Amino acid sequence: MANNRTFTMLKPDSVEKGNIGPILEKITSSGFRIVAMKLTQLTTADAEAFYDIHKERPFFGDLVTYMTRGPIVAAILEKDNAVEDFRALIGATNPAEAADGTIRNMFADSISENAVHGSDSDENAAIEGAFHFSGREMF
Ligand code: IDP
Ligand code: MG
Repeated sequence: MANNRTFTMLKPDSVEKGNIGPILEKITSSGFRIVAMKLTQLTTADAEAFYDIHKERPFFGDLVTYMTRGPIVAAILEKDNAVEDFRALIGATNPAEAADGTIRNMFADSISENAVHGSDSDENAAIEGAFHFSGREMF
């Protein structure tokens, strides 16, 4: 995956609250092209693997429970400078600190249930995209 791509998940709280449409509108109107997308649900093993870097953190168990409790929307997005620009669009991890107009400011409830995921590097964008999609599902 080239460095003009990033990976996102609309997390279970976004799906539960009916926010798939509004969040996707915000993403596409901000200049991101949808390269791959699906409604899916993480297994416990999926979530533990995806968030392995956080396994020693005190919130890890709650994070896995949250991320597996219902469907998510997984997507690969394309734009110049995708990883950095998408992190700017979603805002800080804690929505109380996320700038006005960012997705987490608009749609997230708390630091734990924060509406969306965005890859933090080109390397992780490629790994995370490949975790969810085969080459035939990327356009
Ligand atoms: P990020 O999603 O902004 O990259 P990370 O630090 O990578 O943030 O954390 C991954 C996810 O773990 C967050 O999006 C959030 O759902 C959860 N999380 C992070 N920090 C906390 C915390 O202090 N308490 C509870 N949950 C947290
Ligand atoms: Mg992160």
